[in-house]
Amino acid sequence: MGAHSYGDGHADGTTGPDTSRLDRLTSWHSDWTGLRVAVLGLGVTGFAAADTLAELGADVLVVAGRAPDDRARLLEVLGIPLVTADLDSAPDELVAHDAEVLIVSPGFHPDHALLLWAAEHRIPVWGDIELAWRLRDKVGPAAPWILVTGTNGKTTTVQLTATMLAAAGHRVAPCGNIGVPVLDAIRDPQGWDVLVVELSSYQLHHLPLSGPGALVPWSTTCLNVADDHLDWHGSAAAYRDAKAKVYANTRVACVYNKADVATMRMVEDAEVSEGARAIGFGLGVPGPSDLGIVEGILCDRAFLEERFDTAIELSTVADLAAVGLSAPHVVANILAAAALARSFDVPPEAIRDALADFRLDAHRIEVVAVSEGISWIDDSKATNPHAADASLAAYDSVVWLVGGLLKGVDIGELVAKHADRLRGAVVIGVERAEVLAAFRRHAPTLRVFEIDSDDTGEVMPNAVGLAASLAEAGDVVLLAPAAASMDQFASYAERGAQFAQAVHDYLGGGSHEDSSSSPGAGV
Ligand code: UMA
Repeated sequence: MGAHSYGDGHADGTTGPDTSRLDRLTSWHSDWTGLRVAVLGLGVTGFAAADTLAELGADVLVVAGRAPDDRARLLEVLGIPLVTADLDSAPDELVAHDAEVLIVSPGFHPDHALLLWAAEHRIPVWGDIELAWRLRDKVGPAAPWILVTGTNGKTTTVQLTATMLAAAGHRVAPCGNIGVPVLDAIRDPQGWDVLVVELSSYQLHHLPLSGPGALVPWSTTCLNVADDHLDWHGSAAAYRDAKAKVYANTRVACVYNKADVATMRMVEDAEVSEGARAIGFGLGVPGPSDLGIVEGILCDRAFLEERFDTAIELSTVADLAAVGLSAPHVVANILAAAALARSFDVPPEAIRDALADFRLDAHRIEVVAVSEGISWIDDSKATNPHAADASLAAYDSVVWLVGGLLKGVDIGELVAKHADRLRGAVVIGVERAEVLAAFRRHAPTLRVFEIDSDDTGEVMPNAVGLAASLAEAGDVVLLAPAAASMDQFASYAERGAQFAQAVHDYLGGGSHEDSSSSPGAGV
């Protein structure tokens, strides 16, 4: 972990002929008038960027492959021109706009034709996060940013951190990949004491590490890293490199996962601000500068003077179990969130209060029904093997609903690791061949059903019926697909909702919810 001073050098290697004006655009109160900007995409990010820049008086053009009608109409009202085209090459309007900078939505692949075109013409490209950072002083003094990334647990950790900060009386905005563009948060008229920003690897990819657009965050964490989004990044190394950027320039605490050595290496390799500390979290006994667990007590041995011979109690595993928060991966998220909150001086009592009222979102190890000794669990949010791994590990005997869009990730290792705890499996999704091959290779005697219906409305009713035929009393039927949902469903939420509906339809009136069937393993 090297310390450095920041504020010199250019944002990235892709500067155009004259970036001196861009270098001066580091405040809401800078002069943005007349700046020629092209915004790529018209999802929530593209709209927030275009709206913001128009408010600042910039000359904005929005370019998108698809544009939802409601946002397209709003742009018209705001007087912002929109070009929709199949973006195989730069549309004429974009070329004519002669943009000084492009703002790219996170969903655009790094090799997208328009990004290659921008590089060729040496037009600087900013993500929405860099733009928001430059504009963060709109309302009052700029609030510090706490950054959260990782393959899994990001959203839960952001919510936990924000709840802890709020319990200490801070005005806090959870934002970013969680669904609220950071540009919307920084424009909120009430202003904030602190932002907790979830960053996806896509958003991190576009962040500069130094220069006027580089973030200088308060505290940061990469919760874990496992293969995901390989189709977007091109390789596991590129994905990891993007994640590692979260720690750059951290001022107070770089929080890493003691069980995931890759996150520790990222901290070691990061250029951080003078005085920043490395803080570990883990389910074992904490060393000085760590948060961990001693005999069922969650302890802070990092944010106290006498950390070599004492610790602060934050909660107990028993208390967490009482509110359904004791699955090991959830406890790890809690420790990471507590580290971030403690780095902002949140007192231990506020952390205890926050945890007492905290509930996990829908579709995260959510108990849908319990009937005849069989628990039906919706973990549709498990959209990659790493998340499904944590979920499977929490149960002893599982009928597993698995499959969807694999995003270029191999599922074989996951099947091999959990073959012993599987009663059977039901394979959904369009990329079934890979999943079925993994079962043939690693669990050849397991009973596996395939849902090959083309009618997506039939997928969950069929899957639930077949899962019921496999399950026995004491089993868990677990929807933890290890894959994205968009091949057959609008989102992971819709996939989970259809599962729940199918379970209720199948069981009729005979089911009831029973929170005691939440993952019993605990830590
Ligand atoms: N578009 C194209 N061509 C492309 C890609 C996008 O034309 O090749 C255009 C279309 O007009 C489309 C728009 O871009 O309407 C969508 O942009 P986007 O895909 O970047 O999505 P946004 O609506 O701007 O939402 C993004 C994040 N989406 C993605 O990263 C894919 C949201 O994360 C995030 O909440 C939001 O910004 C605010 O920060 C979602 C997500 O799925 C939840 N994230 C991935 C994940 O968590 O795994 C990374």
